[in-house]
Amino acid sequence: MFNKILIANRGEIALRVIRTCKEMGIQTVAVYSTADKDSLHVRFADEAVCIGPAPSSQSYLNIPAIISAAEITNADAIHPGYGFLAENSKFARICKEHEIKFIGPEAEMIDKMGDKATAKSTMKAAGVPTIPGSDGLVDSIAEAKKLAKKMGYPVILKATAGGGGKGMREVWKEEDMEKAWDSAKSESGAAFGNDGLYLEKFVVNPRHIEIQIIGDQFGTVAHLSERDCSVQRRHQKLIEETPSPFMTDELREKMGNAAVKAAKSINYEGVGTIEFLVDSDRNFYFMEMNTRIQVEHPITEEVINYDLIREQIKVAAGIEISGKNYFPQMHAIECRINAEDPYKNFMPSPGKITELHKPGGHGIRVDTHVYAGYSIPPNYDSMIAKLIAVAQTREEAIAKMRRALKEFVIEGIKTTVPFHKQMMKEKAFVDGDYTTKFMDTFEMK
Ligand code: MV4
Repeated sequence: MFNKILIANRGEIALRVIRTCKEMGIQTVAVYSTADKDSLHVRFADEAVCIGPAPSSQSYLNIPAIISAAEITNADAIHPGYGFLAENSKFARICKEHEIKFIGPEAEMIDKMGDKATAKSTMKAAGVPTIPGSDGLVDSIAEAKKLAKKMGYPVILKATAGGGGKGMREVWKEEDMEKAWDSAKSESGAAFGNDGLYLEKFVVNPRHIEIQIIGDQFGTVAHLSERDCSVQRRHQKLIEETPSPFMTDELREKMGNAAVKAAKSINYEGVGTIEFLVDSDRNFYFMEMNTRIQVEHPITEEVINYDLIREQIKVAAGIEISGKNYFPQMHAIECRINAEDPYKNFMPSPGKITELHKPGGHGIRVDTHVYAGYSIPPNYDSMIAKLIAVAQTREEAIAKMRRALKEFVIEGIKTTVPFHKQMMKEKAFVDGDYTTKFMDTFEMK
């Protein structure tokens, strides 16, 4: 097992990793920017190293500074958390060159899944259902039109370097292809330095359901069932739950097996998530694979009684897993509490938290790094807490979440608490009858 892990991240996930390390008897090193000097991850770690000024480009993305911090403190592994360097293959490669274990898959795996067209053809070859479309990249507008005509409109153009919606365009009729092609190409070229596009049949009104998997260094893979992440706004998830209200035992079996097959076929090591689009007829299609621990991992932990960070660290250290799949025994919902004003288009609202009362009690988990008197820096993402409710049934989990949201007091800044209060009463949510289109028409009362 590792002796000392450096956590190359900040906020709640840094704290989350430190907590598990402590339970495992592993020493911890925090790294921090000057804006985060008063953060809890700095206080809770055994050691802390300042790696640069507030902008992430000079701190949490500063590879030489992070590697130096690991060398100075003699850390034998780095946990990247999510975001920042978590899916940076160059960073994974540099860790390896310095004989520091990157807690995640090999650099080649990150590259393979990071290029969406490559990821898709890899999955298709492994027998995982994919959305009908181009075989790899499309070379010209003429080719795109020809393929779209054959498949039938609507279609969607996607950036191979994309993810999270960037460089993506729906095309509903041939006349619109040229404009969509040009704008998707220039947007992805500017954002990723790679303007390769591929084309798919557009799935109308889909659900976003993902399967959590874990693989060890010996080729054993297990799935840990699904999370429904369909409540998103501009590709930012707001609420996640498990089990999905749209799921059936039969579909879970099929999607779980497909996810295991996918991960096995690439010899995947570590925790990962296979994202699927699910249409109204419960056809499911591979969308993307995330090669990191995700924000919403706690809901899975709560319904299967499993510490995902602990298991992630164990497989990184070369310990084998049983290969047993896990199925939800409870219902869990996560509300992302962001420092944003839901009445003003979710505008960021950084600043000082003057008063804080976190909810508690049976079935409530709050993953957060904030405290009364803490100032939220404007430099990073706006998530300040994850509120997780766990109960025997979905109805009880919603009731618990409503109760906990009412207990949550956060003063000095605007938060998404009022948004979640409304959502927990919203008919479509309460009925479990929502898709990725839900937030398009949502309005605060
Ligand atoms: C799609 C789609 C419909 N049809 N692909 C959005 C982000 C990227 N991961 C893929 N995305 C989509 N791909 C086809 N062929 C609709 C979306 C999509 C979406 C997917 C999941 C969650 C929220 C979404 C919001 C808008 C569009």
